[in-house]
Amino acid sequence: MGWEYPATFIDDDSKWTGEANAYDEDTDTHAYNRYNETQHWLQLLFTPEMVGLAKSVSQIKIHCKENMGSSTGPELRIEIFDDDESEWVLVFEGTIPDETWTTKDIPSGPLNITGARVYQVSKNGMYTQVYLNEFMFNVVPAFKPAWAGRSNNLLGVA
Ligand SMILES: [Ca+2]
Ligand SMILES: [Ca+2]
Repeated sequence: MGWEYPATFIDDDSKWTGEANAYDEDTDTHAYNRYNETQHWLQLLFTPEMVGLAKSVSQIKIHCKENMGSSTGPELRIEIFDDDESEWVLVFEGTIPDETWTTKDIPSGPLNITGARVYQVSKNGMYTQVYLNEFMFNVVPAFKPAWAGRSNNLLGVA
């Protein structure tokens, strides 16, 4: 429980380098995408399997920097994989301030997820890349509805 790191990564398009630097507990090391090769996902996962071993997560936090681009910070899209619905869900798209731990809530509240994916949004030809220094998940107790475990028989339903 509490802030946890991803355990593994997937770089389907081979556009990222140094991926494990995004979860090595050191903000001075980074994963990075190729210059101007935007909109290629880096998946940061609890497990390489896309089913099972999900964790209930309420927030993510990220520490990153834009290299050779704007002075404000990289423009990123961040999604999480909802293990119950088997679909990617948007957490945030926009500018993350340079070199600053930035926390984003899961918009719907906590979800059972297997991980997240991040890409740099296109910046209209600007010569740029993102340094993804660190990425973490806020793991919270799994939600259990109050009626969980009651059988229909106890309610008189045949
Ligand atoms: Ca790679
Ligand atoms: Ca790092």
